Amino acid sequence: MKKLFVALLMVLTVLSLSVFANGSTEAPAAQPAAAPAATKPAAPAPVKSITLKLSEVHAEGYPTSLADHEFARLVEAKTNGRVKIEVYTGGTLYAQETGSIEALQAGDLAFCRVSASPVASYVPAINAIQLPYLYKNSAHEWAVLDGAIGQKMLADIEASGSGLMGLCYYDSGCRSFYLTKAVHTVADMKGLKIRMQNNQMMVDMVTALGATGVTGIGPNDVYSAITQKVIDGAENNWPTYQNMGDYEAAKFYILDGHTRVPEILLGSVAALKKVSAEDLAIIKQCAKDTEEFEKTKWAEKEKQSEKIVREKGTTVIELTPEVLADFQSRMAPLYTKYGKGYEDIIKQIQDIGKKY
Ligand code: BDP
Repeated sequence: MKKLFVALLMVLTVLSLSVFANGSTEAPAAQPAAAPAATKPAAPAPVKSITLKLSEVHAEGYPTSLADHEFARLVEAKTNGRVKIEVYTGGTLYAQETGSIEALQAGDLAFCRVSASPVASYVPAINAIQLPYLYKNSAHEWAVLDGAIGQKMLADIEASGSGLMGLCYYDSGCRSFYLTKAVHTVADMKGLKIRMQNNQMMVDMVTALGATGVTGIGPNDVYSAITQKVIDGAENNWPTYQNMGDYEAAKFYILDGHTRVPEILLGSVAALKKVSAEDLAIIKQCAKDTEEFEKTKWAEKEKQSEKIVREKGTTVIELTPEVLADFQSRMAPLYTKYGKGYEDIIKQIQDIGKKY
């Protein structure tokens, strides 16, 4: 009996070995089909990838440009190469942010990193969070942007039906005037032609100070507009004033710190229809993940640019508290006009400011 059992076992072993040795695929139906050992494994299906464009007005190396590249890097890595982003810096694709925003709406462009100022033409509520002299400092501004008000504003860009998606904010510090002549009082502003962003509230701001706002000049063209005497100056943060070379044309930086206008990374609702819901979620997350990166780069650049322009001979004019209060008091009509309907938001922002 034992012998018979051993013989049976041997026969079975030989049989099963021969099945594996000849690579038979004829496995019993109930067993999972094994891949044929002799056949080459099928090549993986090629990854379908899509290339999207991002427009940026700043030069390579500027904090927002660095963040754009970081965003592109993260998206490509996290989508396993399904979504690639080409970054066009220096305004080479669109010299004016209004142009890039229109391209997003048409679906001709997928992303642009812009200032919040021109976005207010499409989502007017944005002006309520960038009213002049609204913030005490950077920490106050970021408490608002990171908090319920700022996050709702970002979501409202998509909800507004503008065809735009607000992906994240970047730091842009604080804007002040820079001019070809010294300004010590509001009266000194009279008659000056100042380049402003394409935003009516920003134009109204200088009108309220007795100056004339000039729009339609892209940030890369401010320097030549000053040297050609089309304008007497402009207004911006330290890094733009330095990086664009404008400090060589307008030697007076009037440190009034009128606005804190965040940068926004925008997406196009139409262009992003080409990516899957899964990849869109990854894109949105990657944008958020670059915020801190940009803020770190910003903090370094802001200090460095201020140092450079001071060393190169910019005259920095600090206004007295009385004069600054005078600048601020002229903004009351803007709060009435652009704050209409957003009174509660403005009040909340001011209340948050009590902590700073
Ligand atoms: C800079 C912003 C840039 C704007 C520019 C401007 O970074 O996005 O285009 O101001 O004034 O601070 O147009």
